Amino acid sequence: MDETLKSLFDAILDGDVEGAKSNVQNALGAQLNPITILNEGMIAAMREVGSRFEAGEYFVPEMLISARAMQSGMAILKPLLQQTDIKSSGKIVIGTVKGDLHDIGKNLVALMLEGAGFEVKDLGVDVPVEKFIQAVQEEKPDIVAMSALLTTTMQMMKQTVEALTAAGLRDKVKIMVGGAPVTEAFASEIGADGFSQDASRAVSLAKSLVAA
Ligand code: B1M
Repeated sequence: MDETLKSLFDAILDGDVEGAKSNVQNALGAQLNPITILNEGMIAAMREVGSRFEAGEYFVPEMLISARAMQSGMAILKPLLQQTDIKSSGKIVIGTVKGDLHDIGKNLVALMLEGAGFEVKDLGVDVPVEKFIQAVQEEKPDIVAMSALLTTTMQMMKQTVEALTAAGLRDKVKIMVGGAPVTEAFASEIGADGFSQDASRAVSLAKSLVAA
């Protein structure tokens, strides 16, 4: 791995906010592509944080400070990741489902969608079914996008699809889902219109859903 990316990876593992920021700047100064910095330096580090958590080497506080370091680096990359496409592709309401507080992946998906010209209304984390319904009624989006990082909270996606159907709104919006435990098979089982594995594929999925 490139030396600067390795330092960035280590800074995120250590939860070192200043180190994460300065290493993102150094990587940009070394002309590294923002997507490479994100994927190889930052997302790779969060994956390692998860492995250490599973191995009992890291605990929730470590995950939290690593997440903070990751977010501080992402703030620097944000404008660069958003300069990628032309304007206006459609409107999307996005949120992390009820019971789930993980927002790094959802934020990344939201910012790539904005970069691709979508108008994005971010409902935040721990979003109850009723809030998704209300947002569809008020915002009239083309797409509802749900993120979940826990196997337990994935079920809220199913409940949200069912509630949209019960409210007579299902045929008015497309639904896309994603997050580490979510699969294509799960997405079709719950009646979502699409699944994507990562933020860049979320953009192509959203474009195809709007065009359909
Ligand atoms: Co949590 N956590 N966590 N955690 N955490 C995981 C998810 C876990 C896999 C760690 C592990 O055991 N290896 C595990 C889940 C196990 C499971 O259910 N299978 C876990 C656990 C158990 C927990 C707690 C229960 C721990 C506890 O309290 N005992 C607790 C739950 C809290 C809650 O939500 N109610 C918890 C808490 C936390 C923190 C708050 C400390 C923190 C989150 C901080 C934050 O988000 N602001 C945290 C973190 C940081 C993680 C890990 C380490 C990293 C997640 C992350 O940000 N990844 C994570 C381990 C892992 O994922 N390997 C873990 C980087 C991010 C860019 O990737 O979010 O996957 P990701 O997003 C990707 C794709 O998934 C996709 O695109 C993104 C970019 O490519 N994507 C979409 C995401 N959403 C999408 C939506 C789309 C399309 C694509 O369309 C709509």
